[in-house]
Amino acid sequence: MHLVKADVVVTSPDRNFVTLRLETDEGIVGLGDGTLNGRELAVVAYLQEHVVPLLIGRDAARIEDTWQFLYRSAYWRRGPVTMAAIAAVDTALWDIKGKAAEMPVYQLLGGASRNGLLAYGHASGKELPELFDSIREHQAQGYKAIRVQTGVPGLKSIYGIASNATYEANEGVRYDHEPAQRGDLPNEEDWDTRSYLRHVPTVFEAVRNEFGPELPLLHDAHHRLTPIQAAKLGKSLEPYDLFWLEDVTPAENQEALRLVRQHTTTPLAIGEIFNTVWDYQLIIREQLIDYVRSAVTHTGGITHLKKVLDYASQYQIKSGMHGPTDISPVGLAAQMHLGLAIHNFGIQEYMQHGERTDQVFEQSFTWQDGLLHPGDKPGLGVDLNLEEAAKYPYQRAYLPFNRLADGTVHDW
Ligand code: GCO
Ligand code: MG
Repeated sequence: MHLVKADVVVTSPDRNFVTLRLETDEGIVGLGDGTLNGRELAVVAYLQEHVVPLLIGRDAARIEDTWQFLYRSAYWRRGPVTMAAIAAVDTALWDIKGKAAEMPVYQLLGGASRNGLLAYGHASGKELPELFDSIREHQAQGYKAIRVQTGVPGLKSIYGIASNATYEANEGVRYDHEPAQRGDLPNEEDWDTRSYLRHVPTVFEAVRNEFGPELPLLHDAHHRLTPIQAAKLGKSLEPYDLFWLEDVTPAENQEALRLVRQHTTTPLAIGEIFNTVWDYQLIIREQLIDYVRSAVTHTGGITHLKKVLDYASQYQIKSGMHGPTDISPVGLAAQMHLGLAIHNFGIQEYMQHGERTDQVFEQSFTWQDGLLHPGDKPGLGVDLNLEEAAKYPYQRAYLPFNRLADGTVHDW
C-alpha cells in the first residue's frame, strides 16, 4: 500500500490547527497533528516544501523506516518544527495502519493496559472564591484530578487564569482555552517571582482546607524559576501533597533539576517543550523527574514518544502527556491510544476543545467517570470534516510574553 496524496490542512475553528492528511492507493486516509502553537505556519512550510514530496509513492506500512528516513536524511536534527512535522507523518501512518488492520491503534501498540485514562483539567481563579467555584465546576464535570492556578497579588495578568471573556464565551463555565491571542503582536504580561513564591503555598493551604486531602492537585510554574527558587517552592508545597509540580525551571538546563530534587519530595513533571529522548537523557537516567510531559505532536509522533516512555519506565517514571487545547483532537487521540497501551501511564491532561473544533474533527473517544478512552474505531478514531475546516482560515496568533517590573523580559 503506497501513499498517493498528502495535504496539509490549516484550520482555525477555536484556534489554529495543522493537520497532515495522507491518502493511500487503497483509499485509506490517515491524519496526523503538527500544530505548534504560535508558530503553526513554520510546520506547514516544513511539511509542504520539504516532506510532502518525499512521501508520495512511499510504502505506507513502513512507519519506523519513514521516521528514521525523515529524521536522519534531513541532517539537521531535533527542534520543535522538525519534530512536529515528523510527528504529523508518523501519527498519520499509525492511523492508516490501524484502518488497514481494522483495529484501533492501541491494539497495535500491545492492547489496553487499563480501562481508561485518569485525566486532569485546569481550574483557575484570580481570587480564592472564583478558584473554588472553578474546582467545583470541574468536579461536577467528572474530573478526578485538578490543576490549580491563581492570580498573584500585585500582578495584572498571569499564566493559566481563564479570562472573563472565556468565562462568558463558555456560558458560565470558567475555562482556560489557552492564551494564544489572535492578533498582530503578542500580549505583554507581568511577573514577580518573590510575590509568586509567597502566595502559592497559601492558595494550596486554602484549597486543601476546603476540599480535603484526597483530591489529586497539580500546579504549573511554567518555566519561571531558578533552581533554588524551584527547590524552595517544592519544599513549601510539601504539606499539601501535590500530584505534581510542573515545569519549575526553564527546561533546557537538565542539570538544574539535580538541585531541585535534593531539596524536595514534591513530585516533578517536565518536558512539554522537549522534542526528543535526548532532551530527557540525564533527567531520566538520574531519576530527577516523576512524569514525562511530552506530547505525541511535539515529540516525533507515537513512534518516538513510545521510546521516551519505555526508557522512562525503567526508572519508574510515568507519562503525563501534554494535552492543552493547542494539541488538536488528532494529537489528543494519538496520545490516548498510547496512554491506554503503555504500562507506565500516569495521567492525561485534558482541557476540552470548543464546539467548533469538535465539528471540524469528528471524534469517537469517551469521557466517563473521570476517565478517557480512545474508543474502538479502526485507526485513531478521528475524521476531519474538510468542508467545516475550510470555514475557518488561519489567523495569526501569538502566545504572550513576560516582563519584570524593571522591563526585563522573563520566561513566560
Ligand atoms: C500546559 C501548558 C500549556 C502551554 C501551552 C503553550 O501545561 O498545558 O503549560 O498551558 O502554555 O501549551 O502553547
Ligand atoms: Mg505546562
